[in-house]
Order: sequence, then C-alpha cells, then structure tokens
Amino acid sequence: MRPDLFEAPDYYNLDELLSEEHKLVRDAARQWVKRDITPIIEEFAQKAEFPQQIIGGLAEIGAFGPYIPVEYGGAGLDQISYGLIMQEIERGDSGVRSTASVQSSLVMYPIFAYGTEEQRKKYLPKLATGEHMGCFGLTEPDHGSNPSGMVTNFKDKGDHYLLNGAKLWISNSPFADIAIVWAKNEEGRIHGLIVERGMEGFSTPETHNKWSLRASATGELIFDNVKVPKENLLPGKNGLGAPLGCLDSARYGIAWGAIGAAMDCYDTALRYAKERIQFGKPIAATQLQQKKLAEMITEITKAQLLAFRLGQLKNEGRATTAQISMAKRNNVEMAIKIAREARQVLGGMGITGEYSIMRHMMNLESVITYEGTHDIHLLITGADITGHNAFK
Ligand code: TGC
Ligand code: FAD
Repeated sequence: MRPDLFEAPDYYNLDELLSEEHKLVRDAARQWVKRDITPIIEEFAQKAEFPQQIIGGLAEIGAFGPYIPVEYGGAGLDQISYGLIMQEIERGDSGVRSTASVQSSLVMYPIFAYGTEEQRKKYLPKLATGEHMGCFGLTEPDHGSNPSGMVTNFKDKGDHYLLNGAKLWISNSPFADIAIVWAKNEEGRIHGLIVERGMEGFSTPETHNKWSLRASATGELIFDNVKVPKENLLPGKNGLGAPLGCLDSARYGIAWGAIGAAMDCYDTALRYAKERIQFGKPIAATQLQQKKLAEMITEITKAQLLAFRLGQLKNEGRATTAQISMAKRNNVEMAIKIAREARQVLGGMGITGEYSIMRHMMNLESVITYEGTHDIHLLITGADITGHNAFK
C-alpha cells in the first residue's frame, strides 16, 4: 500500500467548534492510525485476519470506553471526543472501528449502565485496557431486524441459569473473552447475561468467506446447556429496550465513523485526480471529475455538521433514538456513495489494494446492514414523524 498522505477535509472550519481536548484526542487517534493501521491493514484484510497486535494501541488512544468514567478504567471523555475517535479509526478501516464500537458501546456500556457495582469493578477495567475483549450477541439465524422474536433462552435452575440457543454474525466472537448475550427468561422477557469463554457448552465458531470487514473477526455464539452463574445477569434493565439502548450508543459512533471512511476516499480521489494526466491535463481539470469531487465534499460537510450537532445533543442527554437513526442512515449511505464515486476517479487503480477505496467500499456494505439496516432506519424515522409503525 502507498504511504499515508491523508489530509482531513474541513470545508466549513469545523475545527473551530472543537475544544482543545477534542483536538488532542482526535489528533492522537489520527497519528496512531497513520503509524499502526495504514501500514498493515491491507495485508490483514487480504488475509481475512484480525490484527490482534493493535488491541493495546486501541486502548491507549482511549477507544475502549471513551465515555466510561475514569474510575472504571474508561477515558471519561465526552460524546464528541468519542465520535472523533470513531471517525479517525474508521478512516483507517471500518473493521477496526467495529472492534472498538463493540467493546465500548455494546460490552462496556451495558455493564456500566445495567450492571451491578461488582460487575462494573470486575469487568470494566480489563475491558478498557484490552486485557479482556468482549462481544455482543443479539442477532440470531432467524431474527435479525426483528430481535424481539429471539429464541435463545435461559431457565432458572436454582443456583444457576441454563442457557440454550445460538447467535449469528457476532463481531469479535472468535477471540472474545466475554459475551453480552440477550436471551429470554421463562416468561419471555429479554435479559442480558455475561457469558465467559471456557463455560462448558459455550463455543464461538468463526464465520469465513466474507467479502466485507475482512480485517474484523465475525462468528457465532452457540449455547448448549451452558450453566451461567446467577451473578452474571445484568439486573439494571430488561426488555428489548435494554439491547436497543446499547445500539443507540453504537449507532451514534457509526454516524461519525462513516465520515472517516468517506474522508479517506475523498482525499485519495482528490490527490489522484490532481496527479493523473490524461489528454494532456490532470483529470481534476475536467468537469466530470470536478462534479464528483465537489459533490463528495458537499456531502461530507453535511454529514460532519449532522454528527457534530448530534454530539452536542448526546452530551446534553437529549439525542433521541430517531435522531441517531437518521445520522447513522444518512452518513453510511453518504460514505458508500462516495466510495463508489471515488473508486471510479481512480480508474483501474481503484480496484487494487494499492489504495484504500475498494476496501472501504466493501466494508461499508456491512456497515449499511449492521446496527439496523438502511431500511430499518428509514422506518424508524418514518414511525417517528408519522406516528405510524410500519415494521409490523
Ligand atoms: P419496539 O416495539 O419498537 O420497541 C420495543 C421496546 O424497546 C423500546 N425501545 C428502546 N429503548 C431504548 N432505546 C431504544 N433505542 C429503543 N427503541 C425501542 C420501546 O420503547 C419498547 O419498549 P416497551 O417498554 O414498550 O416494550 O420494538 P420492535 O420489535 O417493533 O422493533 C423495533 C426495531 C425494528 C426498530 C428494532 O428492533 C431494531 O432496531 N431492529 C434492528 C436490529 C439491530 O439493529 N440489530 C443490531 C444487532 S448488533 C450489531 O449489528 C452490531 S454490529 C457491531 C459492529 O461490528 O460495529
Ligand atoms: P434481515 O433482517 O433478514 O433483513 C433482510 C432484508 O429485509 C434487509 O434489506 C432488511 O432491511 C429488510 N427488512 C427486514 N424487515 C423489514 C421490514 N419490516 N420492512 C422492510 N424491509 C425489511 N449482530 C449482533 O448481534 N452483534 C454483532 O456484533 C453483529 N456484528 C455484525 C457484523 C457483520 C459483518 C454483519 C454483516 C452483521 C453483524 N450483526 C451483528 C448482525 C446485523 O445486525 C444484522 O445482519 C442486521 O441487523 C440485519 O439482520 P439480517 O442480516 O438478519 O437481515
């Protein structure tokens, strides 16, 4: 892969709205991506392997629990810093951002928000340093967009719970030390359980043959009469709202992350267009390529403004699920369209691993599907503005 010459586009001087802390956090993540992700990511994506050696670096830049309080090992940052970290990591690769999103918003957050003080003290500090990695099991083979239909279940056996069922498409599952698993009790109510690697009957087979998020490990979670200690139940919240509350936080991070992927594609295409000579002049001097590039920077700028305002609302505790849905949907679609256009600007070179664009484009095919598909987010907005729920 070529040297990383990335320069972040900031057409509306958004840097002026950031605090010194935001810029420090963002710049540390940006430097780390240049130093530790860009040189290796193409090779790991080609091999379809998660680069385990980056876990320590992710922890150091505060990517594991950015907004979790310092007393539990988190970075104690605000939501805009969290967003900026996700943006920078996804500028490198969506799969690396996935690992950080899952660890922070889908594993640390539910333990922090719904766990006991003992659970927080036991699990959060090790998750923050990356000594322990986690995964989040909501999706099942027959229940993706409709998680309330899940069949994974647990029965009260007096001194423990007995867990049975299966989860599919679980990021980080092949190497996770713990899994936050959503399952129904005997009354059909959804609860979160902390399942630990090594518990008898618990296995995590890897899912192979992905053309997307190849540098992220994805797998199943299989529970065959797993005995889960009673103290591993998250008591603070139950019902579908409990996992959906975690998704709010992860979807917010994705709304920022997708901007990173788009910025990288735009920056690459702009540089290439200025350097590539055809018909005796740079292709950047042709109207058709300018149209592509001008539309890209316009859409990136709009997405940046959406994410920044959402970050302010999130800091104030006022961001709604529907507002987060809109930003996730818009920004991921924006990024995937920019990746497709940017690839064309590079002509044949655009399909090679010499440049990051094709990898971003393939990654974004997962990002537009997970954490709620593009359709589901449209329906969330539709229900919010009309008062009519079209899901069922
Ligand atoms: P619905 O009837 O709308 O709601 C059920 C209950 O949940 C409450 N609720 C929420 N609570 C907190 N936060 C939210 N965001 C909430 N949204 C809804 C709601 O008030 C209700 O409460 P109650 O007390 O009345 O029972 O539920 P529904 O069955 O109609 O489904 C709604 C729908 C389709 C929007 C939802 O199920 C959905 O979002 N589906 C998409 C599934 C999804 O996003 N899965 C993601 C899996 S994890 C993942 O993809 C990780 S990828 C990670 C990575 O690698 O980065
Ligand atoms: P389906 O729900 O079967 O949807 C198929 C199609 O039907 C979609 O286009 C959808 O939009 C459409 N559709 C569904 N319902 C409706 C409706 N009511 N109206 C109109 N259209 C509809 N899950 C986890 O729990 N944890 C993870 O860590 C995780 N990581 C993932 C990593 C990757 C790489 C991928 C690809 C997925 C991951 N997922 C994870 C699962 C992800 O959240 C689901 O794939 C997603 O929610 C969609 O579910 P599905 O694939 O079963 O599609």
